[in-house]
Amino acid sequence: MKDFIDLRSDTLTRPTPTMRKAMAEAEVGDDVYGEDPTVNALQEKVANLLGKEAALFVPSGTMANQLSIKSHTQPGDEVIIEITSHPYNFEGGAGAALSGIQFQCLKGSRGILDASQIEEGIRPADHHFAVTRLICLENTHNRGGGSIYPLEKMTEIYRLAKSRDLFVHLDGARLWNASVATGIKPQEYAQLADSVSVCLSKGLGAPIGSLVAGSKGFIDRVHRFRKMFGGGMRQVGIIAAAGIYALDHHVERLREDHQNAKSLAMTLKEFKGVSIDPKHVETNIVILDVANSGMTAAQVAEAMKKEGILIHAFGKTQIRMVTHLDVTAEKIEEALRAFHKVFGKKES
Ligand code: TLP
Repeated sequence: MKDFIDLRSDTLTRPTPTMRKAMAEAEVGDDVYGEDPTVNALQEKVANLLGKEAALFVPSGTMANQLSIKSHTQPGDEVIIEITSHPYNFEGGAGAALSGIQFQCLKGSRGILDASQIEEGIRPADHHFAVTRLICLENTHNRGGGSIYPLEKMTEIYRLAKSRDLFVHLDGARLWNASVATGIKPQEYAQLADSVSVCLSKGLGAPIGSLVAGSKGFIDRVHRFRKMFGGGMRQVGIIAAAGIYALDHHVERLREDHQNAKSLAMTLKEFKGVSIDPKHVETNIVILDVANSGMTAAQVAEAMKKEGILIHAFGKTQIRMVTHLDVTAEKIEEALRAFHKVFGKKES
């Protein structure tokens, strides 16, 4: 395959040579028996990082979110969620299919909800209505353009949830990015949720792996459902080692991805037909609109592909780019030269 500069997602990173070495040397055991020392070490490490009693290793972010929803709810319950969120849009309808829940979707501002909106959405205790049981938040918010949930907003939402006897689940697939960008520790965010899912295979560069963290009792339930869903894995220390390596070596460097995303946005705003506000680029995701360029997002993606750059078109006019471990500042410059060819500069 041609050597593209791949900005479609931060899931596209490949394990580095030193990460592969850590994987090759990992001590392993059968994790279904709870006997894989590397998995146990990873689970303990993530539970500590998130200030939770326990954590469980699972294959994907989708499984982490869906096991959490399943473990918090009963069929027929309602889950309040932002309308552009990942669990609602990009997990194959799993909430309905696997947990029998219904979502109540609220429109956020770049994915971020206010406690007052959520409060209005909570169903009265009346047998006509579904039982509101869970609130799902996403930090950073993918479709919101990598937006960071302000800690104050999460605090208000968590207070509201506790006053109304509701659970909060945080999709923290990119919580590491939020933490590096703000200096707020992952556990400060995590204490404002009953359960948290985090991913190792996005900006952190591991080939696979997510974790769910929460109370011991909650993780026991997640464990049971992981078995039911066929997510019990065996000598999986070999991939848990990549996760430990990623947490030890690839968190601080997320700063570079954020810087690269910002440079992309700053230059892109100068190009003809591109709408983007660099202020909205808070972490490693850049979303732009090409409605005024005379091209559709798919046409722009095609033109960029010819220049050796892969980007993700969503919807008719929006494009998403995600910076990551395999994209250096030089490659960003190269991508910008290609964009220049495709769009040309705005006349000043
Ligand atoms: N997101 C992927 C795609 O599914 C869209 C991407 O390229 O960004 N939560 C969030 C916030 C995510 O962005 C993702 C993956 C997941 C959960 C699911 O993770 P996986 O892909 O491991 O199931």
